[in-house]
Amino acid sequence: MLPVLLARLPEYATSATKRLACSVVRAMLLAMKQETKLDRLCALLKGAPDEIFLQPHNVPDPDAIASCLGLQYLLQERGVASAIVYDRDIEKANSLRMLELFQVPMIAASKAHTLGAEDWAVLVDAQKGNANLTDLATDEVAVIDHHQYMGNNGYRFEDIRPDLGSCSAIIAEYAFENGIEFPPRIATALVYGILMDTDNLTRGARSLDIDMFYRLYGLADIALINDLKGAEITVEDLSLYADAFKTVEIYDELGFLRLKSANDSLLGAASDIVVSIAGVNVVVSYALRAQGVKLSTRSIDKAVKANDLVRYIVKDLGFGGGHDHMAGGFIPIEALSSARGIDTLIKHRAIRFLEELQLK
Ligand SMILES: [Mn+2]
Repeated sequence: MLPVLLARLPEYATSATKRLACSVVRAMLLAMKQETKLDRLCALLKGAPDEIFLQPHNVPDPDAIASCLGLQYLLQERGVASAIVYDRDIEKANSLRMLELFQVPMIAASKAHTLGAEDWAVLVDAQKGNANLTDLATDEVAVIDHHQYMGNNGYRFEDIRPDLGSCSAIIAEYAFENGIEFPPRIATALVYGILMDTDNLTRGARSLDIDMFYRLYGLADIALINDLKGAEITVEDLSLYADAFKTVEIYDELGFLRLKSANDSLLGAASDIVVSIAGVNVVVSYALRAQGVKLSTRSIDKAVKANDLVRYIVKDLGFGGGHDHMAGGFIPIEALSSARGIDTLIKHRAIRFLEELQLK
């Protein structure tokens, strides 16, 4: 564009005029340059009154951990310092192993002594209004997520793409579109995040998940992925699974599982195993806690949406949501009448949901 415009200048134009024309065109081109999402996020965060925290959902999983680690690196490249803070425990063996392998500087919210109302937070792989996110004292000014949209909730920066299989893919896209190259440990963490959230690119993976997986793969250290694969369950998990699998009941394509543990991530992982049983396409897993019942649903049947199913089960009692392929929910203890067993309630509602779908 620059040479074309300059060629149109009359021959008698002085060199000073040409120089002026050059600088005007350059300024125009610069103004036309598309501001990236990372540009907008950094511009916002540079105005933070005090500290900036990156907060993933409670009980962070590999996708949440990798996304925070990647985002922290990108912000740091742009001169924005941040700390990663999370609530509740990190339960699964592979998540704990990630923290060691990739030196993830995550701190528990209860130990973040300087965190207060003067600080800002970026929610990562989570949104306000979800049951799995503690509302900390910070002002949540921004959100980057791939779960169902929960409304703006006062964010000043919002990048929510419910279509995507992973949040790691969004963070990877920020890096590539801004010409930032991740060091191997961060690229590897993001590869693992994509693999875990999409069940090895087979569950809810979109072209961005796959493109980002492919581009990160070249930068990643695959030996570390193998290390993580060797740390997916603990010996204690094994005995919990063994008990839980004895409770499995199957009605046509629908499988149920009841878990004794209060461990959030085991519930999802157990559902994944039940859905891998031949003939089972839809799974409802649940665990009884002192505070209520925690549910996890999975579906590999296109006609049955895991999020609709869990919402149907918890209707008028609790809350739930998630993706078409995987979702979760909770029924507080107060909502349960002692007259009706929770097992009967869950099974009855799930079967009725599938029957109603077949009638449509
Ligand atoms: Mn995720």
